[in-house]
Amino acid sequence: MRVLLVQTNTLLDEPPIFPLGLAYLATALRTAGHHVCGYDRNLGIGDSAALCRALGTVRPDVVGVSIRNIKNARPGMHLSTIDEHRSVLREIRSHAPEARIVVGGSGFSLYATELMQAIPEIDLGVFGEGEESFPALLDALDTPQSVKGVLFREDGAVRFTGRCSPVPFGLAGLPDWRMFDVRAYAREPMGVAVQAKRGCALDCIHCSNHYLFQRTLRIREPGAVVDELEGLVHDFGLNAFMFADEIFNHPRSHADAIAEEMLRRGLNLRWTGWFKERGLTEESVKLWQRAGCQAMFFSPDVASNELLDLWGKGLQEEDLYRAVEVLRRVGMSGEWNFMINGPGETPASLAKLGKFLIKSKLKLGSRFRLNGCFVLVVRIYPHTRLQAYAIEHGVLRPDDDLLEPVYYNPPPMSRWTAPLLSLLGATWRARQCARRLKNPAAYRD
Ligand code: B12
Ligand code: SF4
Repeated sequence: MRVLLVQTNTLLDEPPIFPLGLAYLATALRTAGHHVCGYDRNLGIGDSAALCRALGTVRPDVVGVSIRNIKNARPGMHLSTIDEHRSVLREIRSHAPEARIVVGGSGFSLYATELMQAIPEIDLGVFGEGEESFPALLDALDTPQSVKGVLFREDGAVRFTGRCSPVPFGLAGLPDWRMFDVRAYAREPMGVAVQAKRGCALDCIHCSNHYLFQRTLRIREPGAVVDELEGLVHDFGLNAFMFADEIFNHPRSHADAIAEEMLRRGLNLRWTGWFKERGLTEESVKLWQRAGCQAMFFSPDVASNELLDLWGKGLQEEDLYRAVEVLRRVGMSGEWNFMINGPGETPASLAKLGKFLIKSKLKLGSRFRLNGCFVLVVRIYPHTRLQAYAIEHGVLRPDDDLLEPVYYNPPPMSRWTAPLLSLLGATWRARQCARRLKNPAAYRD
C-alpha cells in the first residue's frame, strides 16, 4: 500500500521540531511491506502547492496525519491549533479524494472523539502509540473494528476499539531519520530529540501523559541509545539534541549508563532533557555535564510540601532546594517551570514559591532560568485528575469538552492573575508584531 505520512504544523513562531513519531511509524510500516513517503508540513508552512504536489506524486492509498500539539503555551495564554489542523486535513481531502485519511499523534489522542466529530475529513484515528495499531489497521481498512487502538465511524457515531497494551519499545524498530530533513532541525538545540525510554511512572494531577502513554516504564538498553546518537552524528553531523524522555534521570542508573557510554565513545554532543529533583547527586550531574549536558529542565510546578503532595509530584521542598545546591556546586544551568493559582494554592504556598525563586536566583545567578511566564496558570486537560478535581471544586462544568482552553484559575486570586495574564499576552503579541515587522522571513505562518 502507498502511504504518505504528513506532519501538520506544530508551533508557528518557534523553531520546529523533528517529526519523531512519524519517523518511528515509517520504520514500522516499511517492515510491514508498505511503500512509505513523508511530507513535512511543519517546514513548509504556507506552501500548499508542495503538499498538493506530494499528494499528486505519491498518489497515496492512505494519508497518515500526525497532530502533535493541540495547544501552544504562550505568555499568559494557550493558543489553540485546531483550525490549522482542520485546514491541512481539508487540503488533503480535496487533493486526494480517494485516499483514506488516518490521524494520530498525542494532540489528536487527547481529544480523539471530539476531533473526529469536529473534522469530518478524518476517516480513521489511532489512539496513542501507533507502531502496532497503524500497520494492523492498514491490513484491515474495511474492518477497523477488529483492530485495537482505533477510532472509526459507524452509523454516524465515532467508536473506539479500546486501547492497546504498551508497545514493547524498540520492537518495531528505530526511527527512520532519513524520512524528514534532520539537518533542517539540527540547527536548533532542541530541534532533534532521541528517546531513551517511554512512559512516566508518576501521575501528576494536571498531566495527560499517563493517559496517552501509560505509566509502564519501557527502558532502552543504553548502548542502543548511544548507537542511535552515533548514527545521527555520523549521518547528519548532529552536534546538539534533547532527550525526549518525560524524566531522563528516572532511573538514575540508566541516565548514568548512557552518559558513561557517550563518554567512552567520545561523542562530542551538547544535550538537554527533563530531570526530576529527587535523588539528584553531585556525582551524576558532574557525569552528565562531562558527557555534554548543557542545562537541566525541571518542572516541579509548585514549591510547598502541601501542594507537591496534592499535585502528586513525588517531591518535597527539600528535594527542590537540594537540587539547586547540587547545580551550584557542579556549575550546571537549570530552567524551572512553575504554575500559579492551581489546585490548593494559598497565600502561604505562593510565599514559599517566592522564597524558592529568590533563594535559587541568589545561589545560581544567571544559571537559574525561569520558564514560568509561559504557562503561568494551569490548563485543564481531559482525562487528568485535575479535570475531576476542577469539576468537584466548581471550576469546570462537567459537560465541557475542553477543546477550547479552560484554566484552573479560581477566585479570589484570579482577580490579579487574570489582568496579569492579559497584560503578559498583550506584551507578547506586541513583541511578536515588532519582530515580525523587523524580520518577516523568520516567521513561518
Ligand atoms: C520531548 C517533548 C518536547 C520537546 C521536543 C523536543 C523534540 N525535538 O522533539 C520540547 C521541550 C521542545 C517540547 C515542546 C513542546 N511540547 Co512537548 N513533549 C515532549 C514529550 C515529553 C515527548 C515527545 C516525543 O518525542 N515523544 C516520542 C514520539 C515517538 O512519540 P509521538 O510523537 O507521540 O508519536 C507516537 C504516537 O503519538 C503515534 N503517532 C504520532 N503521529 C501519528 C500519526 C499517525 C497517522 C498515527 C497512526 C500515529 C501517530 O505514534 C507515534 C509512535 O508511537 C511529549 C510527551 C510524550 N510523552 O509524548 C510532550 C508533548 C508532545 N508536548 C506537548 C506540548 C503541548 C508542547 C508544546 C506545544 C509546549 C508549549 N510551548 O506549549 C511545545 C511544542 C514545540 C513544537 N515546536 O512543536 C504536548 C502535546 C499535546 C498537547 N497538550 O497539545 C505533549 C503530549 C505533553 C502533554 N502531555 O501535554 N516538547
Ligand atoms: S513527571 Fe512530568 S510527565 Fe510525569 S506525570 Fe508528572 S508532569 Fe507528567
